[in-house]
Amino acid sequence: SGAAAAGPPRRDFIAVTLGPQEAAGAGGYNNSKAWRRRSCWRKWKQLSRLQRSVILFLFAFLAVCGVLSYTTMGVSWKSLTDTALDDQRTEQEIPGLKLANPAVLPAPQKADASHGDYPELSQQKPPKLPHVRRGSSSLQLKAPRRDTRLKAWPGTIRAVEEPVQADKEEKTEKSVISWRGAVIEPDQSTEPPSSKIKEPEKPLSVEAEDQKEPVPLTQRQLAVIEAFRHAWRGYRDFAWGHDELKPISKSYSEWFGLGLTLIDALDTMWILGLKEEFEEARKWVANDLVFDKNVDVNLFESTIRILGGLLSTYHLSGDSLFLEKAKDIGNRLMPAFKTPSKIPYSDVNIGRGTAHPPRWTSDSTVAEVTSIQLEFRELSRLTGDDKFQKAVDEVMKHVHTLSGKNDGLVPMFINTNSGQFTHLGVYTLGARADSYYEYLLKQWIQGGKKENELLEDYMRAIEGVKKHLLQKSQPKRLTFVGELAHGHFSAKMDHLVCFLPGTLALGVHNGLTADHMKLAEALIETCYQMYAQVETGLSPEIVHFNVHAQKGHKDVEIKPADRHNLLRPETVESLFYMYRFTGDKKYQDWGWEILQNFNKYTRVPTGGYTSINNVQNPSNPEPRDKMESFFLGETLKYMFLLFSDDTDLISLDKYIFNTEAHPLPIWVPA
Ligand code: DMJ
Repeated sequence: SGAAAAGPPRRDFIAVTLGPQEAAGAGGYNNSKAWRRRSCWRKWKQLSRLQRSVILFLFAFLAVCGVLSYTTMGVSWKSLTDTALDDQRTEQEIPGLKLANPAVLPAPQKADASHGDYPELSQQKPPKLPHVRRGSSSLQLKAPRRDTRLKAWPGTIRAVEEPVQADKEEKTEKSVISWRGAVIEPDQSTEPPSSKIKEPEKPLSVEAEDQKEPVPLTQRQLAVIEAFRHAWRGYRDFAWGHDELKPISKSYSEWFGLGLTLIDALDTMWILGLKEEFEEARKWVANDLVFDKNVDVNLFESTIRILGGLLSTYHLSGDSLFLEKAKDIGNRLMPAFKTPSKIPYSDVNIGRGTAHPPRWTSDSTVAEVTSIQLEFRELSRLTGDDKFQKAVDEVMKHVHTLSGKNDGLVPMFINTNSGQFTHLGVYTLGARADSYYEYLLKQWIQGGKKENELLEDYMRAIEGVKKHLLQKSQPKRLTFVGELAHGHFSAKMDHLVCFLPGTLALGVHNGLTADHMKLAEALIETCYQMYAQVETGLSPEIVHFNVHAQKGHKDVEIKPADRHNLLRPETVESLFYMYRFTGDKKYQDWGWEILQNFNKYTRVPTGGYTSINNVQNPSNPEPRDKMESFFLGETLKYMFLLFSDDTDLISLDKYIFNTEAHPLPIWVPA
């Protein structure tokens, strides 16, 4: 400081700004305040006018920056901290989040030990909730203007008490930042790719023309966030970068060796607003996700989970990393289509570029070859390279013309050499056929409701379902979808079929006959009963319905081989659609019951959730030690959306969910 007093101006500057050090050097803390004031004032006077002006300007500048950064960042960080705190205290403080641990799972940790069942949330006085800022309510897909990376965070939770700050931020963002970070050019609608290869589309974007008032997160959404974090904690601790968590043995399993759970969960984290988790996962994708591997992957599974997950994350975040990865895996999957019939093989070696059917057959599964279209079509639209769309459209066109259908219902297998259906005569809406029906409708919606053959096939199939597969159970007269095998009806229904009520409701929302809604309402009641009539309140993989009244028998019967639960999403998925379209709160209540039962019987205290072997034994549900990637990709995502009252949160007029719950843009949104 002494040097500062006598030295050149630059040193003076340093001395003034670091005043406390200077004071300490000149007598330390014993100096009186008055002395320090005089000393400072003397030095100030010794400065030239220019120096004083510069200093004053700097102070003013710093003050302005401070105010600005408080208004833009402060609230976000406050809310993030709130969220983190929420996470820590959730289990103790948030009503309805006390968790029970079944005896079969490993001994609960102390924190969980006191947990009881969930009290009914509706009876609780709701605490003050944070709000999530929601962006555009009119997402439109446009030719993008520029690539942006994570400019805005979706789940930025902010307090409602700060409308002025929110306003300011909205204004700033409007011109540059769109919904959840992507940037778009107004007034250009998204079209399917032309038949020629063209220049790649720039990053797609989603827009924020109209910023809305924040919509509060509900207690139940917070419970989903808590559940997700618990699941993620297990994955992060014991299975990071691997396909699936084995939560009981605190290890992992590999299927493709491609971090399946991590990729499947990316857009869920984005939607739930889990910034830190997302950023960490993004780093893994950037640094560790490598597709150049000598590994056989299933075309369908890797398309719906990996390609679908990357594409939707790209759309939500605007981060081109995900598009690059999507292109990479998309290209590596293309050899599957090199078959005599153009019906793709089930398996592809993504490192070697070779494809083959399963070892025991040259058949592929019908659902598998007809449920990859949303993703490949979108990849073409984004890259401008129509080879992806051509390959999958060809499959649909071919299947459209095939004989062997029964009033629109398709068999379960198709031969990759002949292109013909095989194993004729068996019809189901369950495994191996399910998402064929789902993708007929969804492709039609994705493409702007122009591809009439898709709609025809869908409508015909639903008529086929009504004619051949619907019956009512006893005693409750639940409408269910059975199976037909060579003319014989079987009252067997897979849990997988529970995608159907949601799909039917989506069709009605898009202008199809109101009859379908009646059927959807009846079927979702049945799917709910598949949970409610079971001892744990969780559905088995397959049920058989009683079609004849028998004393003491419920509607639902379960065979020993079918009583497992894999944490599947289909019922929750349909509950989400039903709630979105009807606003009937009973659907939320049913979903809430299901979440509570997942927490009660499948939650592993040390992190993660496990599939179970026996839904009929509450005292020993027999954990299977596996958390399927779709629990994070689908089940919890649909739960979160079901419990939201914000219809613009992944608007169903702008997005179509692929069969793994990854939202992709509708090309010509409503
Ligand atoms: C998911 O991979 C998809 O939902 C698929 O359509 C069916 N199977 C699982 C979930 O149950």
